[in-house]
Amino acid sequence: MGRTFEGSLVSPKGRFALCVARFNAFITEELLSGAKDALVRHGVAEDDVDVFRVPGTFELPAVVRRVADSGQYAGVVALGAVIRGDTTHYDYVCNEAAKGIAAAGLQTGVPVIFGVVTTENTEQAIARAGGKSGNKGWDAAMTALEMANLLPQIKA
Ligand code: INI
Repeated sequence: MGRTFEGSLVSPKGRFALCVARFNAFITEELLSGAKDALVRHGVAEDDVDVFRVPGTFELPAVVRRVADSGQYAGVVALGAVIRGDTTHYDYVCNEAAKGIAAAGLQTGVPVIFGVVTTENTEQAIARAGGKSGNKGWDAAMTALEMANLLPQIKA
């Protein structure tokens, strides 16, 4: 049988970037707290976690791409909240954010994680930001840790 590769959840060498949208801040600040908490509890030094704030989720791809390209980070997490009830351009914001964030990861080779909550209403968003469905910021940070430990194992 061949080998199995997987990333551990311990802190790798390097810094992490948390890119967070201000729009729907009452949700995104909870995602940010969850993400920081996950990293620090898994051994990442607080000083090794940088925060980049952007106006809205639509702006996340540009910043995430620049941050990933800087070569300074082992992992990048994009945090936002898009609530359908709030906007008629929900689909545009979600689609562009998802495409742009994915592209940043693929184009740079840095783990770039999609921590954007996309919901029908505010109640669902609250449930995912520390409510009964957990904290998607925490989940995204854990994914960043795992991917930051997995990708370096795969040699070109
Ligand atoms: N941005 C969000 O992060 N979430 C939303 O729900 C949202 N709504 O409802 O419109 C939203 N809009 C702003 C958008 O992300 C951009 O900041 C704006 O369009 C300027 O480019």
